[in-house]
Amino acid sequence: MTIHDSSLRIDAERLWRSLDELGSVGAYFDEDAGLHGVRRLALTDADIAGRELVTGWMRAAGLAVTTDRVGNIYARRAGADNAAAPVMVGSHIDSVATAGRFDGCLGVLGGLEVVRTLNDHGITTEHPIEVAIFTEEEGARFGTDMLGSAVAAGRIDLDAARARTDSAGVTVGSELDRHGLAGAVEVPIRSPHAYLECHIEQGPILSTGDTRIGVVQGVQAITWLELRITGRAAHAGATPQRLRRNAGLAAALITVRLDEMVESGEYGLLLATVGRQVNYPNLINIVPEKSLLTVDLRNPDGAAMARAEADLATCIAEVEKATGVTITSRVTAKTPPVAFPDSMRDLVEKHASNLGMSCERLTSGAGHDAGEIAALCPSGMIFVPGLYDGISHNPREYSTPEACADGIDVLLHAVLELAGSGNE
Ligand code: HGY
Ligand code: MN
Ligand code: MN
Repeated sequence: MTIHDSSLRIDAERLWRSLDELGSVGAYFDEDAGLHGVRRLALTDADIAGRELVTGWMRAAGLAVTTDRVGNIYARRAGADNAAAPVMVGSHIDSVATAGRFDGCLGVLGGLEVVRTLNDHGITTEHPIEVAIFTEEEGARFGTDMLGSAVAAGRIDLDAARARTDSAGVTVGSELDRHGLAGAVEVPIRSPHAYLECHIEQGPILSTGDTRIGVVQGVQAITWLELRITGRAAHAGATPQRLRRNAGLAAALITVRLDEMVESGEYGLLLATVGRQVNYPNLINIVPEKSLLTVDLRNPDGAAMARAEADLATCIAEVEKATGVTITSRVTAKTPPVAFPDSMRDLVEKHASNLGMSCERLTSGAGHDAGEIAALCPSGMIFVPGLYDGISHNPREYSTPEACADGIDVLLHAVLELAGSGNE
């Protein structure tokens, strides 16, 4: 079979087996969901076990595996012209603490499946192909998302990345060193020829429209903040309202205000989430002295995001005044909206259509490594639908074997076009 044979397909069962096996690494039984979820926080032993499993498969597929200074993995398949910049595919295998088996893993194992399929058919491409695994894409442990790909692309400095700490004060650098993951590949990395990432949509759009492939236009802006509120502890029964400096109340007022901002429609398609709130001392009969809360803002429009950030700052000052607390606010992640080039959107759409798959264009609600690598080269994404309203960052996350194979078949043919033929 040659590079241009549109009947070429991946091995869907082999892909599904790989997803299943990787999904068992860091598995835990989630009581609420009543099924197994995945917990592979970045640079934990579970994440390392997942890396070892996948790099073993990569080497078995004949790939040369290297790592960069922040532990990103690059597994290279030689091309006819090895001096040429590689076509890169990939994503991440670190997960949030309550994950499913698809987020990130589909992009990495799908890239590996593309390589395995080319091996099966003895196809050589002109450009080398690299399958990448990026470190700490989720930001769930070290507090900023797309950390590894941002270092690879030069947005985050290596030293700043290594200095980031988790909630126990453990640094990225000490974890990289503990696992021997700080590799020799310099960052920022040499620009790939192009980058493509296949990912589960993580939302309801494709499944609602029964569409098989999402042609991703770009990624929306993300701003994460950590707010530390300090009030005054007081007896819940003996302290009159006028003497209270209730940190828990301040946190609640900010949460309600954020929801009002979203509902107002004055900030475009703003989304705001207070995902984490911890009161101290967190006891029934004590007015909270402190409260820590995280704010996750998303907006496809950079100007509307800036307005939302400014109005949140105003709200924080007003809540301080109204409740007598003090509030410090720290930005922990901030990425602008990213638009993928028409060339990559059109490439994905063309190959989905050639394969007879319905497709629609959409902007990604979630952040992705492609949003970072887009700073280095033409980048694009392929979405596959998720079931159950596209639930994600939850053990219920699910896509079907057929949908996953659809996405990776599109990836296969798009990569073949980008990498060119080395067989002729
Ligand atoms: O937060 C995100 O959008 C991504 O899942 N890290
Ligand atoms: Mn992801
Ligand atoms: Mn995610």
